[in-house]
Amino acid sequence: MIKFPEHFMWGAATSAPQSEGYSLSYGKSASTWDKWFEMQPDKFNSNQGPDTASDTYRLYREDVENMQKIGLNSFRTSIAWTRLIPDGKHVNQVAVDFYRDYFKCLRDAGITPIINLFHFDMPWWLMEKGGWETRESVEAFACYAKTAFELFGDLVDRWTTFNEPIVHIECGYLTGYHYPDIVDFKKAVQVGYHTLMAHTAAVAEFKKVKPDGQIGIILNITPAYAKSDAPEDLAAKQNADLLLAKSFLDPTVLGVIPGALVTLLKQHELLPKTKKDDRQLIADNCVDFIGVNYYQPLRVQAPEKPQFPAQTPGDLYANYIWPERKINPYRGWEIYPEALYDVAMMMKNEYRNIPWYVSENGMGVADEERFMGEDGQIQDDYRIEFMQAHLTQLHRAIEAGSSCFGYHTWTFNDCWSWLNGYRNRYGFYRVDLAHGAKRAMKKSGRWYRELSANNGF
Ligand code: BGP
Repeated sequence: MIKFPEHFMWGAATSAPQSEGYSLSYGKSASTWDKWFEMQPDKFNSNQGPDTASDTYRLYREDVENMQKIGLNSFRTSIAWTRLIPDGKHVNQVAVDFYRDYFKCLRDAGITPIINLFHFDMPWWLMEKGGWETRESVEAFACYAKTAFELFGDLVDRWTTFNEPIVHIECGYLTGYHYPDIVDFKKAVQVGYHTLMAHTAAVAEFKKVKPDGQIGIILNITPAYAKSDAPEDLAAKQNADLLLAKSFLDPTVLGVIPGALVTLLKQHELLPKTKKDDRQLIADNCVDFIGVNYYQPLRVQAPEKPQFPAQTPGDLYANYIWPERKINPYRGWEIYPEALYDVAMMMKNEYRNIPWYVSENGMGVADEERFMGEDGQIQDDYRIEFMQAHLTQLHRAIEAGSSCFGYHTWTFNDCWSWLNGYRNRYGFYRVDLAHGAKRAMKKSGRWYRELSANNGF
C-alpha cells in the first residue's frame, strides 16, 4: 500500500466563476466572461454562459455536506472580485455574508479552505480601462486583495493570489480563448508583468494584514520536454521553460526575474514597462507555498521558420507531439503521470524545496451518462486509474524528499468550463443541469473517500 505523509491534504478545487452561478445577481457586476457571452454567445459550447454554473451560490451548504461524504479535508475555491467589490470601490455586503457563511461552513465541517483571488475573471469596469495592460490594475488588485484579507482573514489561513496566470496571458493575448481575444506578443508580456506585480503587491498587503497566515500562487507548470538533444530543440526547451515556468516561479519563490528571460525578451524587443522599485518589491515578497496544476506535459521542438524578432511564442518554441503518447481524447491532452515526479523534483532541487501541493489534476470526459450503472451511478473507473497513476508518481517524489503537502483534484462538482461550457465533466459529483443542478456521487467519489480515510491506496 502507498501511504502519504501525516496531515496530507486531500481535496478538490473549483473557482467562483465556474461554480457559483447567479453571475449577474445579488449585486455582482459583470466580468469579461459575462460581457463576452453577451457579445458573442456562439463562441460558447451549447450557448452555455457563466450564468449556467453549478449553483453553488444557492447550494453551498449541501455541497459542504457532500464534501464530507467523500472525505475532503481541504478545498479550494475563489472569490469573485466582481461580487465582492462590484464597482471597484464599494464592498457588497451581500457577498460578504455569502462568502463568510460558505467559509465558516467549510471550517465547521473540518475542511480547510484555500481561497484564491483571481481565476481568469477580470472585472468589466477594469477591462474597459485596459485590464492587466494598464498599471492601474496592480493597485486595483492590491486594494481588492487587502479588502478580502481583512474581511475573511479570521476564517481563512491559506490564500493564493492567482490561478494559472500564464493562461489568462496566453489565452487573452495570443490564442483567442479568453477576452480580449487578440494576438499581440508585446501586450502579452506587459499583461504578464502587471500580473506579476499585482501578485507581488497582494503578497505585500497579506504580510501586513495577516502575518500569521500563508500565501501562495497557483501555477500550471512542468519542465518542458525537448524532442531531441539537438541544440535547436534544447534552445526551444530553454525558451519554453523561461516563458512558461520560470517567468512566475523564479520571482515568486526565489525573488528574482531570471536574467536569461530578460535577455530573451530584450533580443525580441518585448521588454515591458517597469517601475524603479519593482525589483525590490519582488525580492521582498516571496510566497510561502506553491500550488501546481498538472494535467499534461509540455513537449517542444525547434520552430521550423521562426521570425525575428518573434511575433508569437511559436517563433521561440514549437509544440511537439510525442508519437508514443497516451491521450485523453475528449480534452485532447496527453496523459503522462511521470511529469508529476519531474515537477516535484524540480521544486525540490531548483526551488529550495518550498512546500507545495498539487492544486489541480484531473480528467475531463464528455457524455459521461454512457457510463451510468443500473443504480444510476457513473462508473468512472478511468478517473480512478488516472488519479492512481498520478498519485504513484507523486508518492515516489515525496519518498525522494520533495515537500508536497497535498493533492487536490479538478474538481468537486462537474462545473462550467469557459468556452467549453459543460462538455467535459471532471467532478466527483455529477451535476444534472436539467434537474435544478441536482448532484449525484460518481464511483470516483467513493474511491476518494477510501483514499482519504486510509491516507493512501
Ligand atoms: C485549469 C483551470 C480550470 C479548469 C481546468 C480544466 O487550467 O484552472 O479553471 O477549467 O483547467 O480545463 P478545462 O476546463 O479547459 O477542460
